[in-house]
Amino acid sequence: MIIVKIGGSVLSDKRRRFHFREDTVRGIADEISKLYPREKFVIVHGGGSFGHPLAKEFRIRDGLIDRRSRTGFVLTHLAMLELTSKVIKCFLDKNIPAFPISSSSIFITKEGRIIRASLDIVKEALDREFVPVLFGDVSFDMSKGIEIVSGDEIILHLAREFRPKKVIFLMDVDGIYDRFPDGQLIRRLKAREIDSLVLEGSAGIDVTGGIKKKLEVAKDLVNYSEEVWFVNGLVRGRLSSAIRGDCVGTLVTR
Ligand code: IP8
Repeated sequence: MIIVKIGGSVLSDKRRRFHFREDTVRGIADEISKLYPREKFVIVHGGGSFGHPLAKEFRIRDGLIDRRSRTGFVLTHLAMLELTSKVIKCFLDKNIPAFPISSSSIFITKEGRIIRASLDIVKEALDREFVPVLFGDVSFDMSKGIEIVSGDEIILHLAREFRPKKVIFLMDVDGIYDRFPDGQLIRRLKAREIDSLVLEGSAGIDVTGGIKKKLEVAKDLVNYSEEVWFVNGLVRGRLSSAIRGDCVGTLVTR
């Protein structure tokens, strides 16, 4: 099995609300169609300019704080359903039976971390050669009432359960850089090197929130998957070459 995360910045231009990169997602679906059904895939996608602006507007990450919270929770979920149906249609056009599974219906979180999960539906879908599509979503949360469950948190949970041979993060840059934007791309990285990179701060890796969090997840992911790739999802062919193992990108291993 291969788990592919389609990052929000690949799906959409985050500066343009409800923007969707249809050609890019069709391209990704096309690359996957060359391997499906020989290879099993689980797709997880981020919120892009659908989920994030609403989550921010209604302060979902602060929990159930006022009367508008519940409305915001539903609206954020609806925006994610809209995004996921766009993704699914791109996959169906390439003859891949992608099946959307709402993360908010199968995961319960505490402070945004998954503490309970029912993966039966994901397993049954896989057994029948569907390609499950999960997504960063709202969640019912045991400490805040409501929260956001991110695509990266979902990936970690799925990897623990399914032990995929690869996890591939599609992003809008070529991989992890030692400095961004004018540094060198790090082609190979051991999980144990991540802490020192992050600690070096501006002298080493440029730790934007997003990348820092992804590297934290990668550190854990290598315990459940032999290869964790960070590759550019906006460049056609990179996903296929990460699957082959000869990609321009960053490979994190144990
Ligand atoms: O983009 C966030 O998922 P992510 C999902 O994977 C929402 O962090 C609803 C903002």
